[in-house]
Amino acid sequence: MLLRERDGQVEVLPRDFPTNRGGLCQKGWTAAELLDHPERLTTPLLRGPDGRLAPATWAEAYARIVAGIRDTQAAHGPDAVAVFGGGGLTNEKAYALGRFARVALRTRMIDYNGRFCMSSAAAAGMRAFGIDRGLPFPLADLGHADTLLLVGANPAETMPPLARYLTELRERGGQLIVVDPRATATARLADLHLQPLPGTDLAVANALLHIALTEGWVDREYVAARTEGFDAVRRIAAGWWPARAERLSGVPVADLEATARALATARNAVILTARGAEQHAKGVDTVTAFVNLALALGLPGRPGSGYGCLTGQGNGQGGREHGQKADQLPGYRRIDDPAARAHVAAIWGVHPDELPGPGVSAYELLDALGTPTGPRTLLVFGSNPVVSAPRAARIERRLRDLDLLVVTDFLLSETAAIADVVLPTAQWAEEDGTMTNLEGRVLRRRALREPPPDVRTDLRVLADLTAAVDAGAPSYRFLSSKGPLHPPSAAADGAQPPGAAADGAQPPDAAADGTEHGGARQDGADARVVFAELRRASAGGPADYAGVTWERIDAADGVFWPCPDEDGPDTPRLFTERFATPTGRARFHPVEHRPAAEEVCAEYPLYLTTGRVLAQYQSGTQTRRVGALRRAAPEPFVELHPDLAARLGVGDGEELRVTSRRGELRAPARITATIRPDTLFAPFHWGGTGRVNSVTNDALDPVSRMPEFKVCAVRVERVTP
Ligand SMILES: Nc1nc2c(c(=O)[nH]1)N[C@H]1C(S)=C(S)[C@@H](COP(=O)(O)OP(=O)(O)OC[C@H]3O[C@@H](n4cnc5c(=O)[nH]c(N)nc54)[C@H](O)[C@@H]3O)O[C@H]1N2
Ligand SMILES: Nc1nc2c(c(=O)[nH]1)N[C@H]1C(S)=C(S)[C@@H](COP(=O)(O)OP(=O)(O)OC[C@H]3O[C@@H](n4cnc5c(=O)[nH]c(N)nc54)[C@H](O)[C@@H]3O)O[C@H]1N2
Ligand SMILES: [Mo]
Repeated sequence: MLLRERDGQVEVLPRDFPTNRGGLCQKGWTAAELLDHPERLTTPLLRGPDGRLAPATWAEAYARIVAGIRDTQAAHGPDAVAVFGGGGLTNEKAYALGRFARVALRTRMIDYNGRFCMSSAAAAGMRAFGIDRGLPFPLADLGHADTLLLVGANPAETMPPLARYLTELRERGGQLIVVDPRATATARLADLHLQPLPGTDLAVANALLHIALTEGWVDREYVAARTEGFDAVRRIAAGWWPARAERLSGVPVADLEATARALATARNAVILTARGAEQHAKGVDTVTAFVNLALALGLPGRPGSGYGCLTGQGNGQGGREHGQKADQLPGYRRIDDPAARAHVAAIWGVHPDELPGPGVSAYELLDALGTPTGPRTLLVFGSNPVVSAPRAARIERRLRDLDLLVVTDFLLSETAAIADVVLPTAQWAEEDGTMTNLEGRVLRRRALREPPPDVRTDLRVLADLTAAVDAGAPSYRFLSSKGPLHPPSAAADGAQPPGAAADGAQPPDAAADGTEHGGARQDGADARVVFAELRRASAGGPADYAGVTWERIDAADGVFWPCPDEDGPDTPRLFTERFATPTGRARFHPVEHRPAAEEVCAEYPLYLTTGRVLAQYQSGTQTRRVGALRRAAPEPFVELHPDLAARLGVGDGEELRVTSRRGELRAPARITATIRPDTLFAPFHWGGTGRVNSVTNDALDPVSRMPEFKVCAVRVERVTP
């Protein structure tokens, strides 16, 4: 998007960019409304002895935080302080947050909300392809697809600019097939809608592969040349005759056959998954089953074809690459890999042994807060877990049990409202940085205006806190991507003025081994400085940004990683020659269907699934405060089928109570024939009594640690009998 300031008002204009091609959704159009919103946080807040949050100075806020961190760590050790990040943060912030946790706090306890988002697809991509990039090709390649299978994705509401690709596909005579328990706005665009029971996609995928096998549609040449491990997968698929999948999922055999045929006979076919398939306690295996199908049909790496995952948040891709994950160092390196530790420790100016090991996943971290062995101080940047975490009533209690909760936000989210310290932060239009989109394309976000006077950026806060908790913490350094990768010398001079030639613009050899930024304290507040170090830290890793400069991003509509060399090419398309595995071959993994973590029973006879609506975003902190969006989607609701409503004697708009083993939700009924009669749906954008996450299941995927947001067992009744 483009921003323009007129008479102090910020205007949003769509930009004709290769990805969105002039398209924006309503949330984009209205986003500037929050910049000058009356509820915007404009000073730090501290919880006083009376239990209320009251305005305070930055010095007071920092003093409270630093004392809290010191006390906690002195009494309980470094891991008793935890950090929780977000996939909406820029690459620089995600990087700085991971660095702050490991270098300044020396804690292993850091994770982020992306664990609730793309982690299952990420894990499946890593094990099959050896790399995790949402789309391994530019979005525009969808323009060459003849068949597109969308599994658990509702882009018409969640990525409206992408819907144009879907209508164009139809106009070309291509086939769009949507797998969703609800007939969504996306499903209504489709030629074929498969409406499975929540949590049965894995059976559907295995049956599709079964059909491909029996019909002789498997691309044997491709399987032999480019993959390994097919035999074990074939043996499992052999047992998934379509009628068996129909019994479990409710998807008719004829529709399964039509789907397999459309994929196998297309010149180009693409399979995309999103949260509907992924947010399950078997999310990794479910995505793997669709990857297996794609590989058997020879799709990945073939131009115009492939498998991809539709990334979620603004920086859902970049936010998962640079070290805010529990098990990760920048550049998508593993924190338990000695070579990765040595590389990054050298960049950070610490000894590898000083770097903490892997921490625990988002839900496990939140669920340990305030317990005798868990963290006692938590710093949150860019998430609102009181609304968005599964089993949220329990997580809210855990957060309240902390000795110190610090939240950085620009609005008083439900999580900020229970914090001890709230720090007001800048918004997207007020700070520079980079984001990496669903295509792996690194983009720039430019500051249009300054933040309000008493508001500080997240980077500034991290730099200030680093200096305050550990005066000896190594500062950021100017580094070029060129020159040797060994650590910068400790004796570097501080002659360079702040903001000068942070990257790219330096002559190749000057300062190649690092010239320390002058005036150490605030250096980490400069996104360019942080990005320069990020490039260096990511060099040689799977997500290699070493050759990405801000100038290059500007010149070329973004840069696709991996891009190891400033003078070398970037990588719009992965896998054309080889996969990122040691052998260069993609890996099949045998996966079996298994039931949801919680099945229906006499007491909880219905399934509940959750998701999004067009006009609200995530935990709703932002979109619930925008007038046009609030009018379009004013309150939570529970979708149910007319047959079920009749059976329960429920009328449209009547207040319902939905109860699971974990808690309850109250919201008006929305009666619609677009949902399965055995399933309820509720969006997760609201807190309070309308919070669906009071009900959802915290069962975790064994590999990705993704919670089962998309299916649990519930009962429903009218609030007034
Ligand atoms: N308007 C809006 N747009 C957003 C967001 C938002 O909050 N609001 N959030 C952004 C983020 S972070 C993300 S991650 C993306 C998410 O984008 P999507 O994944 O498209 O969004 P969801 O609504 O979570 O889930 C998609 C669909 O999965 C279906 N589903 C539920 N259970 C199952 C199941 O078991 N199997 C299958 N096949 N489908 C199932 C739901 O009915 C829903 O229609 O959206 C991004 N865009
Ligand atoms: N039931 C159910 N629950 C879900 C899901 C689901 O489908 N169903 N989806 C899950 C998914 S995919 C996701 S991504 C999560 C999202 O859920 P959350 O992690 O709660 O994400 P947001 O609501 O975007 O919260 C971001 C918060 O940070 C603030 N913020 C935004 N930008 C910045 C910034 O740059 N800096 C700082 N400091 N703060 C910022 C916002 O004002 C907001 O309060 O929810 C998960 N929860
Ligand atoms: Mo997400």
